[in-house]
Order: sequence, then structure tokens, then C-alpha cells
Amino acid sequence: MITRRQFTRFGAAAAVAAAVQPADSLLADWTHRIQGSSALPGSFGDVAGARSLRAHAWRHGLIFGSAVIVRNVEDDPEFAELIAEQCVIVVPTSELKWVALRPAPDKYDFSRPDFLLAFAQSHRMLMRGHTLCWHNSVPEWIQSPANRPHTRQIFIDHITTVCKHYAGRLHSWDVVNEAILPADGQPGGLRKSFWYEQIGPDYIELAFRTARAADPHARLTYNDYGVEYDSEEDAERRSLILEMLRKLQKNNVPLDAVGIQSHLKAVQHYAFGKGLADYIEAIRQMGLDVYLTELDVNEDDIATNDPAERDAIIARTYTDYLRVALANRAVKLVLTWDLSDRFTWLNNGPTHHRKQPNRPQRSLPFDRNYRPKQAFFALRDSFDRRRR
Ligand code: 9MR
Repeated sequence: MITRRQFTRFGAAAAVAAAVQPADSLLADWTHRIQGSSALPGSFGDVAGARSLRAHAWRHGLIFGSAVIVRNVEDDPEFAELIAEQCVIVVPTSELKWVALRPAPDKYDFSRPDFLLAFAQSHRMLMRGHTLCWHNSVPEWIQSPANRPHTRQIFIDHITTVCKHYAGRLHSWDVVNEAILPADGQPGGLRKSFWYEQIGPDYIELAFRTARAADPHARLTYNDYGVEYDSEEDAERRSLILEMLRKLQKNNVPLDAVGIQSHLKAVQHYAFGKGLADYIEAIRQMGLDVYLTELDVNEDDIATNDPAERDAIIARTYTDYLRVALANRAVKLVLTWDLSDRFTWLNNGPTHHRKQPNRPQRSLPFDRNYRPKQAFFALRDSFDRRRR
């Protein structure tokens, strides 16, 4: 195992502090460099020579980044340094969700995401937004009987205010998150979420149109899970999502990309294969980009407790998945859902309860002390294998 200090000494130089730059030009810069030129730029400091995931990704036409809990970037300089060294893009894990942004009907609290955007810009990184609409983040005040009749207007006002606040400064938005749940028995497999029930199935289209009107620059994304495996369940979800996307396109709803969350399992009966490849290709043929938005590996079900053996299994899971996913040029962006095991949601709930309470998960490229693990090398080598 190499130490974090050895890693930084050999690898990445300190991030280049830069004057705050309008995101439009930052985005154009990256986009141009990634799409247009084979020469690696000098102006991004460490990118050309570094042992950073962002450097390896970039050489192969990919933007790499991570989700972060903003407080960790604020409080922990070593972690902030790791993020600046490894990422081209960051996304706040929860700080842009309704519950965090809207403590009261008349209040928007942008302080934490604003901090992250300033951090990103000072390191010439991009930021994306997550998420304008999710069934799992609905403030209690909006569900009160008094507010219910106004849900549609509150929804429009929220999306407009939040998108305008960041207009021109974000790479992309997860506009609608996890709208499909066949078990709910609704037409089109739509989830019976608060938004669905109060506004109707058109809430999806309304969200995208409102977001585009408020920020014409951000790439608008539909983001969902449960599409990665060659299982019947995932096959059904894939076809329902594609059906929904086709309907949106037919109605000229503004849509630029589809997020595949990529929460993987280290022990899983099903493989990554034709189902995933065909899904990505179908999205490409619709003229949309594909983003791997929340990549990580849940290792709850690995039998052995030996860290090295577990790390090898986790690394193999990343490799097997990325071999299929990165084969298609439509995939433009890869984000892990946090970068260090210290902060993974798979250890800390509330959306996951660890099956092995005494065995913290080793799910991410960097361990609790920010040292790269086998998963780091699996990602790096998967990026390197991608043809330019
Ligand atoms: O990782 C996130 C965790 O810190 C939050 O407590 C939780 C609830 O806001 O959401 C987690 O992120 C979820 C993401 O927003 C959507 N896809 C599933 C992620 C893991 O639950």
C-alpha cells in the first residue's frame, strides 16, 4: 500500500488557484479541450502529468469527478486537496436537494452549495447540480394541507429560483431523479411520488421546461438507478425509462443527458453486459449524452473479512462495469459518489443500513486516510483502456 504522501509527491502538484471565472468560459474551455484537441493544456496545472483520475479520464475523452458532502470540503483541508487534485467536476451530495435548500416556504439557503461552487471555481473545476426533483427530498411544509393546492406553483418557483441562482455557472443539472418505479403500478411505470400525485405525470416535462427557461446553459439530465445489470428487473426499468425519454423528446422537452447512477454490488448474481450496452447505445441514438453519476461499489455481501481480498473484488467490479459502460462514446462523464471510504453513504445512512455493522465499507477509490486503493487503479486503468 502506498502512503498518501508518496502518492501526492509522485503524482499531482497542488491545484492551481485561479481567479473566479465565469462558468461559461470555464465550461467552454474544458469542453473545447476535451472534444477538440489532443494536446493537453498547460493551464490546468497538474492535469498533464499527474497520477490523478481526472488526468487519466481526460486523456480518453471523459470528465471525472466526485460527489462531496460540502461540510467535508469546508472542514478538512486534506480532503479538499484530494478533491482538487483528482476531480474536474464536483456535485454536492445533498445540499441542493429541497430539504436542505428550503427550510421554510420563504427561505432559500444557498450557503453550502455556494461555498462549493466558489471552491470549484477557484480550482478551475466545474460543478453540477443534484437534484431539482426527487421523491425522497420533499420538505414537510410543502405537504401541509394549506400548501398542497399550490404545489404546482411552488414547484415552478423553486426550479426557477434555484436554476436562476446558478444560471450559466453549472455544467449540468439532475433535473428529475428516480421517477420510475414499476412496483407502484402507474402507467409508464412512473413512481407514485409526492410530485406525481400532486401535479400529475406531467411534472417531469414541467421540471425540464422550467429548468431550461431559467438556465439555458446547464445540460439537463434525467438520472436513475437500477439499469446496470442483465437482470429482468433492470431490463424492465431500462425499457420504461427509454419509453419515457422518447415521449419527452417527441413533445420537444429540453433534455441533454441521461444519468446512470451506477451503484454497483460487489457480489451479484447478474452480469454487466448486453442490457447495459444496448441501453447506452439507445440513448446515444436519441442524440443524448450518458453520465455515470453516482458510481460506487456496495461490498456488504463479500464473505471474507480480509481487506486486500475485498479490495480486489471491489476493483474487479469497477473494471467489469466500466469495460461495458465506457465502450460507448456517448459516455462523457464519470462521477463517484464521494471519493473516500471515510464519507461513503454506504457506511453512514440514512438511505443505506450496513449489513455488516462492524465492517466499514471499502467502496471507493480512496480509503479512510485518503490513500489510493485497488479501486483507484481499476478506475485509472479502465480510463486508459478507452480508445480516444
Ligand atoms: O448519499 C446521499 C446521502 O448522504 C443522503 O443522506 C441521502 C438523502 O438525501 O441521499 C444520498 O444520495 C442519494 C442520491 O441523492 C440519489 N441516489 C441515491 C443516493 C444514495 O442514497
